[in-house]
Amino acid sequence: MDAAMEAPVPFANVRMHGTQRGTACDSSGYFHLSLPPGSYRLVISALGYEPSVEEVRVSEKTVAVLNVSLTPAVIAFPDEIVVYGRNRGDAESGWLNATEDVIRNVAGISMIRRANFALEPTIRGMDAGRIGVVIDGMKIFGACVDRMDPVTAYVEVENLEKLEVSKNSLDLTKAANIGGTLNMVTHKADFTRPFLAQSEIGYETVSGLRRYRGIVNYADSLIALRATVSLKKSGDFRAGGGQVITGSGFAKNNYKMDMSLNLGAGQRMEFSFIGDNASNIGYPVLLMDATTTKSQIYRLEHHWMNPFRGVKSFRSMVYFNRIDHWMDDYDRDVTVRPVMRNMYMPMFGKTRTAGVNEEISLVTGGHRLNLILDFYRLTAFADMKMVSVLPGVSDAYLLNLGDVLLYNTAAVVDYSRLLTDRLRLRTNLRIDYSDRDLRNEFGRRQLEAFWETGDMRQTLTSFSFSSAIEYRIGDYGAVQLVVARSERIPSHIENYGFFLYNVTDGYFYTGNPLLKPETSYQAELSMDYSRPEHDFRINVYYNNIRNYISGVIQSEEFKTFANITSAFITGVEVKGSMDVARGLRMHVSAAYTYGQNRELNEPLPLIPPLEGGLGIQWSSDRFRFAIESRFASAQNRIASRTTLEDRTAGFILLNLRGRFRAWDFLDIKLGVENLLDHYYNEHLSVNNLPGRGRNAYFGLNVHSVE
Ligand SMILES: [Cu+2]
Repeated sequence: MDAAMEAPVPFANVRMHGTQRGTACDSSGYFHLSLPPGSYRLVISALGYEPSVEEVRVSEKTVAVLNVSLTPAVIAFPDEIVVYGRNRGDAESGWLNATEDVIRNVAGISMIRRANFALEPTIRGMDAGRIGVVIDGMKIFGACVDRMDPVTAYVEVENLEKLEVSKNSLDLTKAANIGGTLNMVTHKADFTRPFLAQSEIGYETVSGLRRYRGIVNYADSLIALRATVSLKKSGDFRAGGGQVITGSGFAKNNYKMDMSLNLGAGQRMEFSFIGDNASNIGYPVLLMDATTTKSQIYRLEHHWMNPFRGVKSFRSMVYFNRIDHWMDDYDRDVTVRPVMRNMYMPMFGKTRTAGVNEEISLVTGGHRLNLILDFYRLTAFADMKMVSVLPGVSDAYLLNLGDVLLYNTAAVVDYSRLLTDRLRLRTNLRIDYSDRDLRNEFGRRQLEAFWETGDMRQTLTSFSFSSAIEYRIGDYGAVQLVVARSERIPSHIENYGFFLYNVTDGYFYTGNPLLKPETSYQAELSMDYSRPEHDFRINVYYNNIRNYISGVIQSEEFKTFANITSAFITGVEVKGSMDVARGLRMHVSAAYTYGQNRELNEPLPLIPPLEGGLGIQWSSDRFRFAIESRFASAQNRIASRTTLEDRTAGFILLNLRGRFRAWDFLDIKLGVENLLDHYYNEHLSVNNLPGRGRNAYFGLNVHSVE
């Protein structure tokens, strides 16, 4: 049945999950399937509808009756979803070692590397405030003014269920953005697992990394609980050829706790907590190291399915997170460095973010309307001491962020419509209103010295609109066109940062409270062909940005943020996979990004070169093996007039990965990354920090048997 129209859906496909066995419905929507006694999962799919998965129990000599409601399909937001299997049989979880490895596999995403720790994602050459990076929809702001603490560091790979990536501004439901969003959906407590326990130890040779992971899940019909712990300790890593990068080790621990309550009548309550602590993180290419970071992330969410007629779901979320970050240069010889010579600069930063998110989903006929209210309050503070090593020079103190208080309120309309059974439309509209101020008197005075205005308070409004139209060709193909005009309000650091040293250009930055929002005009065309045995996708996009915010030279050594007239980013991505023999699948992907600063008539900085990968994977019940290669071409398009960016050479890396189920309770994971021990650095490596040399790793995973 069509869920909204209450009319039969003719000729739907009925397939047993994980197999090609099944049947099809007749013209009145009926089907009949003979199965031996047992429990089955059936996947019911029809053109123009979301597939539905139904559990059915067949007993001897009876007929199981199944009524299935199908919801009309809407254009899916995320360009890419990497699902880290709920079913252990999928063997996805634990296949890769780190969340960064999962994120990097998305064509069009590149990682900024500042250390052997917490790489920061960029989408199509855009980063920081231009993209939205959220965990389960929660906003989290880094406390480090040097961006040592990207949000992606807080979700360990065993807690990542899927990655929702939207590489353009079609999805405005999670954040105002001009360059896409990345939502890390975490594993929650699982009602289908009465008891599950997993314990894994691992080792990596490149850095002497030792790690431990533990997971337990308990559930009865009313409550489900999940707890994980992840501990890591790493020494200095080796680059290709054996050079040890001194001062690059770290220690980190991460805890996650989840509780779900089944309240009945389609209602569920979820609570989750993430605690993350890292210490002694070496940043050999930056001026200082992070000594301690502490993060706590809390979320409470209520789901209500079909609360009233015409209302599909109602969701409420409240969240709070606190991030504290300490860094210093006490382990460095400050008497020989070119900047800030002869003084130590211990720095502290903190953010506190509290938010409320309400979403109601209404469905009638071929229409679906989601209304979202997205509110958060941020406070951010950062300060720094300057302690001279020379006798007779007194210490100095300054505020890098003079206690920012920021309120952001947004209303989002997300509307989908089925125009015909082949043609779909999706439109997003988002309005953000932000009120921000500096609360610290000393912090205000520091900035007043730069700007005429004594009033640091700013109120800003942004208006974003996006629309996509998708036409389905045959049973497997689709063409999609996205157009968007989106705005993003300056970040609190761009507005109020003070004396922030940027190693990529060697300037100290001063925030600009008078910045206007950036405006982006985008178009993207994509083609998709997807069958179980092979799939292919190509995207071509163009993003024109007005009032682009960038650093401009103010005086010797100092830059300030300003709206330059215009910049654009354009590019193409391809991705495909195919079965080459039984159990053997080949994957290929490539992305090219081109960015240009029109004001200065030079390339935008930190644009990734042509990069991609080619791999082949063999899988059977007990064994998985993959050979992967990742390549990047040289990048010669650099912002040489305004930054210290330099050219980088191309490289090819080769990785081998294997996973083997030795017994029902034991999995063994083995692999070698950068097999040829190639010395290289990514273009997005800060100060040419080399990539990791040859790395053999192993893991032993002991788990409960189902
Ligand atoms: Cu820091």
